[in-house]
Amino acid sequence: MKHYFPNMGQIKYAGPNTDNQLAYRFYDPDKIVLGKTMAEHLRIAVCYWHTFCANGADPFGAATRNFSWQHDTPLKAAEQKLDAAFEFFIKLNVPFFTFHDRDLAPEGDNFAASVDNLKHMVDLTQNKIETTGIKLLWGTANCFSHPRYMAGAATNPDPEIFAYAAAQVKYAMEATKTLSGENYLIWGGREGYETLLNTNLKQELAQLERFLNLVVEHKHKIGFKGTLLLEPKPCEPTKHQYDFDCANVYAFLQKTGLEKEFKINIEANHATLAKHSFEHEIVYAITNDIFGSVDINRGDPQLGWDTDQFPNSVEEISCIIYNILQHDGFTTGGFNFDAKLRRQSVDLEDLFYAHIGGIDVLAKSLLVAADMLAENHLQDLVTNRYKNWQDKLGHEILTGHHSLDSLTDEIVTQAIEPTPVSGHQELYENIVNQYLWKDKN
Ligand code: XUL
Ligand code: CO
Repeated sequence: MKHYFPNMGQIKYAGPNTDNQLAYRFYDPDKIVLGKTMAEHLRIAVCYWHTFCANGADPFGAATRNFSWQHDTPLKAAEQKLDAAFEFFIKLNVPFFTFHDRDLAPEGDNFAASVDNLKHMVDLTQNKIETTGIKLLWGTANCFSHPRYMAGAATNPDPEIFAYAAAQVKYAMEATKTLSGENYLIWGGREGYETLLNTNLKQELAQLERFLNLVVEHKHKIGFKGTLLLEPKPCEPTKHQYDFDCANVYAFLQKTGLEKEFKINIEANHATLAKHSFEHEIVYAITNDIFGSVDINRGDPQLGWDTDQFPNSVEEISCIIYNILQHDGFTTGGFNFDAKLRRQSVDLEDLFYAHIGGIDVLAKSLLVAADMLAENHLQDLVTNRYKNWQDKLGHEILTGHHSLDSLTDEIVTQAIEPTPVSGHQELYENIVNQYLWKDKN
């Protein structure tokens, strides 16, 4: 079989002091951390779209990358891309991948031809999965690139487009099931609006509700055991995306009675585009029991669009993993690199540098977070901060034993005049830094 990365060997763990830029400094997949291997904790996935389909084109210029699997006629190119992808997964030593239907198999001349292409590529992919042991973290349908979806898929003013998207999602879900995907994902693509002047918001939200119900019904009908995931994003491509952030998605799920059917796939830079921190979205989802999976990447502090860069902040990701570990880690989710090379990164090696760097950020952050958790220093401070809620007054308030009148009586009869207590934010920040600076990791 042809090799697509002939000059690349197996990427291995070489320790923090290695000079080798094509080795892991921290990602040691079998290393045990808090009772599980690093690979089991992180559940790393490479995404198909940015890594094997993107060619560096941007709105101002043509493709800058010309990878050898991107040349042939569409179906042949898809077959070569599959070989290239699995060679890459193996060399990088990652356990999972993710795809859109149209990344794996090209759109045909009509719907039936697209279905045939997908079936053909799913057969080949199934074979790859069986022979390599690399697994599918999630599959999804691309219901946003084709011009038919320019005004949305589920939320399109035309019911024929809704039906077309429904049929496309049916096959993508079935492909995900055939490939033993651990989750099926829906990102809202163009579900949103450009201007309210031409938009019936109420009608579109009713359509979205119907669409999500159809997905849930089909999941149960075909016996797909994975998790359904929704991925929030506040804007881009539409001016206002309906699945804005975790809180918005959770509200919609509760309103429609679907909150037990979906979990959330949180993407780092979608959180920051929504003017949240990535950590806020993670903790919000965990707190409300809707945390599912993560698209790991980063944005750019000066650019208000989705740059999808590889993560590079151990400080940020340590706190993310600290929160995920406190919640006992992922179940069916994982860290999916929804991240792409910069336009000027045109070498095959750049795909490796990018992923190695990102994976090492996750691994180093896992070590820091495990240390934070094992010593419980931060958690003890937080517990102490809320400790009075364990006392009589706090307990009575939370168990519904008080009214505004009875609390007023408490204040007056006990002559309560609370004194402000320091939040010690700088102390907490110092403690996080002390974990980051420890050299035992
Ligand atoms: C778009 C995005 C998508 C989804 C999958 O911003 O994140 O790649 O993750 O459709
Ligand atoms: Co994403």
